[in-house]
Amino acid sequence: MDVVSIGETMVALINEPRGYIRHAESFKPHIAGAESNTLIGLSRLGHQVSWISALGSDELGELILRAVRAEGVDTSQVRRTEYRTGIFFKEILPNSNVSVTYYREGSAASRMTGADLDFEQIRKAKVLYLTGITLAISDSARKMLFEIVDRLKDEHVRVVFDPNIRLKLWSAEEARSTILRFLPYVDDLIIGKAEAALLLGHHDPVRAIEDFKNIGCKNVVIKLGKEGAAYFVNGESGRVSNPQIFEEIDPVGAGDAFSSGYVSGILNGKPPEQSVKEACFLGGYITQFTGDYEGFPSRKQLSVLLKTINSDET
Ligand code: KDG
Repeated sequence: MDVVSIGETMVALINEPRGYIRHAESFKPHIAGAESNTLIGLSRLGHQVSWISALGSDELGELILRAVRAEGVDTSQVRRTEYRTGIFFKEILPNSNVSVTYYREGSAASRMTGADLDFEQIRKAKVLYLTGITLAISDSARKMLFEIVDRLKDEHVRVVFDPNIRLKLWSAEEARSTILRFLPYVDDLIIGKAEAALLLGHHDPVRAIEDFKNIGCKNVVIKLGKEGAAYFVNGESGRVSNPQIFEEIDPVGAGDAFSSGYVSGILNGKPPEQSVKEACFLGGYITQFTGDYEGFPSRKQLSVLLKTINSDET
């Protein structure tokens, strides 16, 4: 397996017409979860990926499982339990202003524990992709992630981590102290500039890279939004600008697309600059589509899209 990831996926209900939910005429179900979004992105790019999670034995669990499986993601490690599948409402307002309301407390995934996992499957993967959402959803899920990364210390699995700080799930202080304790186990940190500032207390990306290296992360990528990204990967540091700026329809999922582009690049042995550039491109590209992952391109579509950009640059 190229990539294994552990996390919660929910049914996301998006209102029609767009705007305040109070004027909704209908809700369209989508599926959303940072980890499964990233795995779907990687699967479309041709990688072998597996998702570890728990879903309710309910129809919403069925809906999610069918959608994730249809994307070529291995779901043999997804458990169905007596607890509910989480849901949330996503309200998309003008200027990319998105508001989410979660109904996920006590969900099947938030009750996951280390005892539910097959560690042998995880240690066979090239990459383990994790996000801070799993650290935030419950004490048992948090404990599970710490246990896993601790057991992986002497294994050859590359731990890639996106803090994905969701302040509706925990306080800034709780996020800060937990994530800072988690970072020494991380090989590749992919982090947004505002999240880096929340953790470190300053806004300087170059200093942030040094700080995260001192904490123990081997590779660091700081996402700078429309300004691209700064990185230190495999001993090389640099900065890339966004290859193209897109008109945003739904910004949620951009970070997951970025992660899938970056992880795909490292799996394919691409030079760091190219991996980060493609990650930036994907992060922007998918915001043109409604839904977290629906706009992810296949490997072939991505090559065509990147050719257009490269020829524009020359
Ligand atoms: O990255 C997008 C996800 O954050 C979102 O769609 C759903 O996983 C999710 C969460 O917990 O907010």
